[in-house]
Amino acid sequence: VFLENVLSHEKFLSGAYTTKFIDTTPELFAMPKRQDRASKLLKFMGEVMVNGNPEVAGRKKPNHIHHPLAPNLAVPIGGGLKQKLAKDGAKAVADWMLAQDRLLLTDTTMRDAHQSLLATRVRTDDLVKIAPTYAARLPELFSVECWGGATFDVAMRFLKECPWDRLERLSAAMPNHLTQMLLRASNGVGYTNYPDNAVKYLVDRSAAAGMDVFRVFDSLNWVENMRVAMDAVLDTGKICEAAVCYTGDILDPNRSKYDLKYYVNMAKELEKSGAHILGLKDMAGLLKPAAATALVKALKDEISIPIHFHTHDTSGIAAASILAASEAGVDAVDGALDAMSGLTSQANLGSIVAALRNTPRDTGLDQIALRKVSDYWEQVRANYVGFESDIRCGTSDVYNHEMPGGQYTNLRQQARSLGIEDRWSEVSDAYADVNQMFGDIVKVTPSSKVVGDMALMMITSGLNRDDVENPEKEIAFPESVVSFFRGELGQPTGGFPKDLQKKVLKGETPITVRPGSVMDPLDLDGERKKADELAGRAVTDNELASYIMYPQVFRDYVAHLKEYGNVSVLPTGAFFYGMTPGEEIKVDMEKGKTLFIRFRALSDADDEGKRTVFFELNGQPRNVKIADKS
Ligand code: 3PY
Ligand code: ZN
Repeated sequence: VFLENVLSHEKFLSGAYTTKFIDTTPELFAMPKRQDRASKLLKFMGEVMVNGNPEVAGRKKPNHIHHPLAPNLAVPIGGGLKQKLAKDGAKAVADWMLAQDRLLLTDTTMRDAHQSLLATRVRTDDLVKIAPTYAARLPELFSVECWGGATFDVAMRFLKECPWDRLERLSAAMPNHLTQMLLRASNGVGYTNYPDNAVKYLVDRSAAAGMDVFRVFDSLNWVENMRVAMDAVLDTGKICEAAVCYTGDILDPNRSKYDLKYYVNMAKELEKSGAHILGLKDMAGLLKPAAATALVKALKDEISIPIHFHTHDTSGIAAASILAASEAGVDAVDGALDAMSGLTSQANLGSIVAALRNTPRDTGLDQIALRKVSDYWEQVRANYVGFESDIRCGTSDVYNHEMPGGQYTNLRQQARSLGIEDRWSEVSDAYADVNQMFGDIVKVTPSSKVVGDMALMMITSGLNRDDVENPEKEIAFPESVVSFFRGELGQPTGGFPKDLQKKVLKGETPITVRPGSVMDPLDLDGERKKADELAGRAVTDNELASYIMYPQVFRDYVAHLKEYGNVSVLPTGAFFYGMTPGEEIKVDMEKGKTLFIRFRALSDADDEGKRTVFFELNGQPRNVKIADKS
């Protein structure tokens, strides 16, 4: 490398070097440690410049790269609910919530909004840059949902980032705010049931990394399946928000399985199980305004912990339900900042704030600050145009298919890749049929995936409900469906449809107990050894949790990390699309260590098919050779 640098140095090439060469070009003799962090990043950038980032291959490109800038802060960061939690405990925070007249708000932009609108692709760099503004200018927020759900998987799998690093940096950048996550109870942040000690390990690590509010739900609303995760949260001293997932329609006499009593009973059970807050999780956006009024009133009458309402705007009327819930006395609601709101995401937080201004439930949030933060998100979003769906308007069809907001765009994308996007209405009808066939179940990750897999299979195989239920007709059921009927996600309310279960399981006996109760505990030491081996070093406790959740994904992630270093520090435009000649990016590696990387030029391929990418690193020329795969 040294010789290459000398030989390619301008002065050397122009013959203008003298015996003072060593004195005037000390950079060439500094002998950078081979494969140091900067070199790894340059190699990654070189790869992107020569071969493109595979994560955006074939996707729409932004017209130009945006460079989102966080607004000036101008306000010192004071103490907030995070300090209250540390000092007075979780119950005190819940009591504080009950004592507020104002409607409390959680901003979901950093988790559910981009999960639902942009396939969960928003990178840590874009989140961390705006976090101090949240701390300084939006201190009235109840919490910031920024982790859990699909973010854990996508961070490692597609963005090549450490989810723990994201949480720790966000928590540090918003020292006054309660951070909030979505936890799929025994399914952790994955899609299958994990052993009890693995769930506890994940919760413990999350709390230690700065997580404060755990919204725990079970994909079949089976309280027994939520207790392990809830108890783990309670043990950490953090806030346990246990959620009832809303499905059906409490006002429809024909959907009596999920009536008002069902929800009230479940809420009481969760309160009895120690929940500090009741989450009302309307993942598909099915709770219509009149039903919201009835449900919130009934819950307020029957339980004494605060209620936190989460919904999606898929139908276009989520804000009406939120205002109805507010009127009925709900304590807190979720919204997303304007630029990341609407459609399958949350309702518009700025508009909720405006709607309640000068009313008894005035939120107290600063509308100018909200607008500025939303302007930032608008810039950020423009760089992720490749992950946008084509959906332009709300759809009342959601009341028919009942797909969660986070799944809707995903399933449409899957339908597109199977070449059946034009038959979307058939897919959505099949989804509704599968739900009825499976006994009218709660559909949320991972049960929603079971229904979606089955619906897609039916459309691509030309099968209808009669075919599937016909005992004479052979059907190749998707693996997720077989697992569901085995009882591996738990027991649905009212049990499984027996005949279909028999057909799917072909004589196999399903379990009827909590899946975790028949799983061996994970050998954590053994798992650590395997993770160490993959990483070629001792992994951290957090990395062990990553490995436990996603062993395969972790393997690929650590291989990437070894080769290219921590790429999460690169700005999003450069990460996805490379740089233009002359462009310089500033990369904050850590506090006090900043790199300036300028891209100068790209050579043609040499005899070996390699191209040289000419960079400047902190003003010094640095070249990398990259094999051109085209
Ligand atoms: C998730 O589990 O990721 C969800 O967003 C469910 O609503
Ligand atoms: Zn949601």
